[in-house]
Amino acid sequence: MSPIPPPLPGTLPDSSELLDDLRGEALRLGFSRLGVASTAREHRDGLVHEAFRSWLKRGLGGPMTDWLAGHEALRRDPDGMLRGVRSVVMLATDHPRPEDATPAAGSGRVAAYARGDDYHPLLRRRVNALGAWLEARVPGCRTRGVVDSAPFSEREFGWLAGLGWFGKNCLLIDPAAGSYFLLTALLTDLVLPVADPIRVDHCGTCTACLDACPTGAFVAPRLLDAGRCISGITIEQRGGVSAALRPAMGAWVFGCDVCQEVCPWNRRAPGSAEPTLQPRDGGASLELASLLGLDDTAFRERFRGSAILRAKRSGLLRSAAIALGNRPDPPAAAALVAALDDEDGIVRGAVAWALGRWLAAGGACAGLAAEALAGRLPREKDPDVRREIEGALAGDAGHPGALSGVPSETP
Ligand code: B12
Ligand code: SF4
Ligand code: SF4
Repeated sequence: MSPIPPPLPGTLPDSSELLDDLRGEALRLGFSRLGVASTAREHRDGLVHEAFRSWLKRGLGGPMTDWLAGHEALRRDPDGMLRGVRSVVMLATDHPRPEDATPAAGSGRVAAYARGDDYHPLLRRRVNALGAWLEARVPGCRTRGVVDSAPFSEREFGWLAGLGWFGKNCLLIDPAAGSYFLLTALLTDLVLPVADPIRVDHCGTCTACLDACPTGAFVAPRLLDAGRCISGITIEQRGGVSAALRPAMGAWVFGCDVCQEVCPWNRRAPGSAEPTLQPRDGGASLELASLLGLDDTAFRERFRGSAILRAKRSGLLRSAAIALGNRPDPPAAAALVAALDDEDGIVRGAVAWALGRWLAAGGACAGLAAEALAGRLPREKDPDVRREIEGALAGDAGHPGALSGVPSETP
């Protein structure tokens, strides 16, 4: 292991001026706001890491559990990310607000942050440029940029850096700008003037997010069961989706904004004019039937440079089928029926369930759905898919809205 370079002088005499200049450069690069947190143990609140550990121990990490647990030590001590780190410059980037309208039948919803190009390369370029600026301004200092996917506690440091308070919906919320923003961190061995964390709980008696979550994913305020969260299911979860959760997914096919849409603090969220984050193809939703026709090459081509690639073909088509099951749309019938022969058993299983919903709902497409399911059953080799088909033919999928207490559509 190489020796840690000698520390630079503690708080530099002109550190306030340096911070002002750093802020100016960050805004010039396109970041929306910044604040600084110290990595010194006495500045951090041990309870926050404890909250993280107990969340994992209670089995609430859902599809991210292994990754988060595997990097717990790194997360506790950011020195593993940059040896000798003493300050973290936390950067907020506002993203576009979601549109208000529920998409038309046959369309799927994508979370507002993911409708344009993938934000990771954009923020990576910006944070690297900011790091290079700081290293040129203070020769000898070291920096490292962190964008989302590193084992680094972005919300904890965002809170310490004064960028918001922990809302009951788990999001960091800025009293002036709401929660539609992304976090990026610039670690440095410099000591910079730190901000004051917001210790007031501005949620007060409001519980709008907890009440609105379609899947009931909040175990308690600020405590999320990621395995029930539509965002976790549609973006991170490989394989099938529990039948009990499918109706509540509504039209969401990638991410979910419900617990932010209902938050009163987002009424004043500024949105973003960043061209690369605006919805691709000018639209905020995806036509579900066209998704079901994508093979792997076409999927990668269509979503090149988009965060949606993260779901992989299997996850996106699975979620698209579930969305069609929740909102039957006759013009999509041919695509749904054709997808019952998809090469991927996960997709076929979701399609079978969706056709079962169409069958149970009656109407124009019920006969077609029954015929397709009955025709596939003798050819189906995958036992899980066979079970889905048999359940669909037996009416187990229920019709939209049949499951009491679980809304079949998101607002
Ligand atoms: C894993 C993960 C997920 C998981 C789990 C989400 C969760 N709530 O933990 C899933 C896939 C479900 C998810 C979904 C989303 N995510 Co996410 N996710 C992450 C990731 C990679 C790690 C988060 C984590 O460690 N969670 C574990 C929990 C226990 O830790 P925590 O969120 O930091 O929560 C702390 C507080 O709860 C605190 N705490 C609890 N009680 C109290 C009480 C007090 C008084 C205090 C002080 C603190 C406190 O202690 C916890 C431990 O640090 C971060 C990026 C990163 N590297 O940090 C992005 C991140 C948190 N996600 C983000 C976003 C945008 C989302 C979505 C909105 C995306 C979408 N539209 O679909 C949803 C929102 C879902 C929700 N309501 O949380 C942003 C959040 C930005 C913001 N303004 O807060 C981040 C920071 C990514 C980024 N770079 O911008 N995500
Ligand atoms: S993102 Fe959606 S599913 Fe996840 S907690 Fe928020 S409202 Fe619930
Ligand atoms: S909806 Fe209400 S309770 Fe939820 S985060 Fe916003 S203010 Fe807090």
